[in-house]
Amino acid sequence: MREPGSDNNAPSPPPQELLERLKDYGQEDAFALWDELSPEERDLLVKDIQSLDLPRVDRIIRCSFRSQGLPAAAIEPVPESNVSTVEKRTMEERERWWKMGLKAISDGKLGVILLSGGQGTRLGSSDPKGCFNIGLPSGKSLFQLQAERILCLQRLAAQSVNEGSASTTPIHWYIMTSPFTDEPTRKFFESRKYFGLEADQVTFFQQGTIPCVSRDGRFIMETPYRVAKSPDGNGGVYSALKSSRLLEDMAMRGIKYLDCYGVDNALVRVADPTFLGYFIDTGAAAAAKVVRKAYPQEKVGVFVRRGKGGPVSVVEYSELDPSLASAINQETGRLRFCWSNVCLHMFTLDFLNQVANGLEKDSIYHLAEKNIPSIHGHTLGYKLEQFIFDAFPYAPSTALFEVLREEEFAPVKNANGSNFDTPDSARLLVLRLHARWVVAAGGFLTHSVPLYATGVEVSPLCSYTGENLEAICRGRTFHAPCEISF
Ligand code: UD2
Repeated sequence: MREPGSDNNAPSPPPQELLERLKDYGQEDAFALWDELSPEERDLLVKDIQSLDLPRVDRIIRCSFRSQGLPAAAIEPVPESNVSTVEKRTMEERERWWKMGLKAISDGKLGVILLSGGQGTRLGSSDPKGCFNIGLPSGKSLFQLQAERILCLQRLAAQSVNEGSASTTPIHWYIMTSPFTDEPTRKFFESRKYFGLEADQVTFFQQGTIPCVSRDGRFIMETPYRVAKSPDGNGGVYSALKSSRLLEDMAMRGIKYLDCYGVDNALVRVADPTFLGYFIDTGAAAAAKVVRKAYPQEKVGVFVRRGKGGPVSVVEYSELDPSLASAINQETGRLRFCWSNVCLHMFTLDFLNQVANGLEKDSIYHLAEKNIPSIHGHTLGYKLEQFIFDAFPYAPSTALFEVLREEEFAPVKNANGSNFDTPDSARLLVLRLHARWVVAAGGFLTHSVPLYATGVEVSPLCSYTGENLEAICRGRTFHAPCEISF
């Protein structure tokens, strides 16, 4: 009931207490357009500000801006002795690790975390990257390729341990989304019946978001009644696992190891048993697959040691001094910083708990300079994000496992027509690898287009790394491009 004589259009000031709190953090400009807002918009703005953990956001902004100005610690390449190289790996080790990994999978000790909260802006698609069809003969999306690799592994694990026993242990797949990718990702899986996986072996969870700020650290307003926000980086996985209580879920399922990877790699060996066996063998808390860096400007992080004998960590390509990126090791003639991060990680559940419980200490986020859509058009400002590999320095030990780029790393980053890491380049890497598998299994290829531009696709349901193809391929001729499936 309105008070007699009240005037609905009288300028009602913003909630004083909230305004005072914003002033405490120098963010009162968020209310600058209050008088122009309708009652509904004012309500939306108050709710938006109340949704922010202002002390935490302020601490992150201040710590991140302050650390930006500090001189970077001296970095050294990781010693070669830290890396399990393909060259040094024996066939006995590979077979032993493969079997150890399949046994651990069969015992339900491995979970998989998919980092899929990124926006596909560079790809020119508004869909989540995992939905992307890179143009393989099968037309399968990245999500489907990865789901089918999980299905294949479940079968291999059952066969290896119980001599073909029918009972397979489901691998639990934790898929991290962001507010930008959550709904379309869930719908994509539901509409495709989880690509043959059980719905209850897939858990979606959302990472957090954080306000975008101007160059002087103030909130950028996306609309007059909403602060611009962006996902908090793939390093947001630790706080997201904690807040969604999924670390307890993993413990309840008996999971001890987590394979954690980026969605935008068409050759990713999800839940790789060899990598898992190696990881278990080393007893390390964290591990990463590495490939030799292809060229100085390649957009990959590099593994370094910070200071003599310091912990293993990663310097992202966007933060590596160009002169260091191009530095050459005079003895080997190779790049000094040659071991690239390819977003293929393995962690113990214990380590994930350690990181998740130590988060509050770590308020330093990376500042990514971007043009942020705002009420003033595009504003040059910062997105704040944590990187998943920021946790490596907290690991008592980090094991680095070299893999071959042509077998395991086919990034899908940029729209076709760009110079590198496009759906076309990824598709060719997949087709060429699978063509090698078919020929090695005694098959023959014919092709009407030059073989450098095509090949055959082997369904992940048939083979994980080229194994078990003899029966299908020996003596047969396949006309590229085609998909070989059961
Ligand atoms: C990533 C790596 C880089 C190198 C490169 C190889 C990081 C921080 N950098 O660079 O070192 O390995 O890939 O291709 O890992 N993501 C989220 N939430 C976010 C942001 C990203 O889930 O807020 C996911 C994203 O969906 C993708 C992965 O993390 O699966 C990599 O993210 P990106 O595309 O932002 O990283 P990029 O290519 O700059």
